[in-house]
Amino acid sequence: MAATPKSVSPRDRVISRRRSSSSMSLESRITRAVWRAASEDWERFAEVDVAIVGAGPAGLTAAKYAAQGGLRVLVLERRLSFGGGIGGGGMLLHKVVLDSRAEPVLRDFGVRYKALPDLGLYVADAAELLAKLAVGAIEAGAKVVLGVTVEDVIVRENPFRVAGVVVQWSAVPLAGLHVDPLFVEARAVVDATGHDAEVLRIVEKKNPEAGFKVAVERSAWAEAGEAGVVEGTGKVVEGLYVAGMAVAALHRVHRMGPIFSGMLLSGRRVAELLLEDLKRAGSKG
Ligand code: 48F
Repeated sequence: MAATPKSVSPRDRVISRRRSSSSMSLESRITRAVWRAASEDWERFAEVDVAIVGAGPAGLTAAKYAAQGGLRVLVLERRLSFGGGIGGGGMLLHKVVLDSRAEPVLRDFGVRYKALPDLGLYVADAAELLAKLAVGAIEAGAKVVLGVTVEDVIVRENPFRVAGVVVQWSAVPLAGLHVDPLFVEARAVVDATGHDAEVLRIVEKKNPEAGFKVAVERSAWAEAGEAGVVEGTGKVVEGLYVAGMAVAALHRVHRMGPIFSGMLLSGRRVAELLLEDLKRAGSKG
């Protein structure tokens, strides 16, 4: 006679689940955990409000304010570390320079700094600035993914607009492998890639109909550079924005060395513009 199946109590179900996980090796569980959590994230990354390219000072600052304003923000960083040019301080000395214009941003991120009244400047530890910018962005709800290179953009025509980014593990180009990339659809892409303005250059080269030209930044003039980067921050074409040193390449602004107020203010400015433009049309929430 066939046995009648017994009904399983919730407690027994918990015990049997526990048994099944304890019957798996730690190695197998590690792999499952990483794979499951990463693929859940990547499924969400398929469509975001804002894709910020570069986790330097401009990108991280933009990420915090945009996420805080309710946008779904993804920061893609080629390296396995945060901070872009911050970590190198001034010629490898571990300090970066700021001024009073950056004070509200430093306060928002909880970055400690020291005033040097005789010089009219502030200094902060490079490590503290980069760590707190990253924490601020992440705690505001932005997702930061390291080790990913943006190698192209998604476009739409008539009228021309940028509709997202094309991404690849940074290890793939480094290894010289031919591997097809994946896509992140975004309502706005921010080029925060620093001096090289990589995203702008890709768009310019592959899509002349975008109608803009990227030049090179000008030689050092700190005061003019600091102001020019903030002034030039903004929308380049529909769906594409620029912040930080990438602005200098686009608008031929002077370089400024290890003073970072302009980078932080440029990041905050681009977030304000994104919030105005995208919130008007409604966030994808
Ligand atoms: O270079 P970076 O710090 O740019 P930023 O935010 O700030 C510039 C200052 O650091 C400094 C300066 C001002 O005092 O002159 O240079 O404008 O950060 C740019 C980040 O973008 C990453 C790169 O690894 C760096 O961390 N990046 C660049 N190209 C790509 C990229 C790409 N194609 N895909 C992903 N990440």
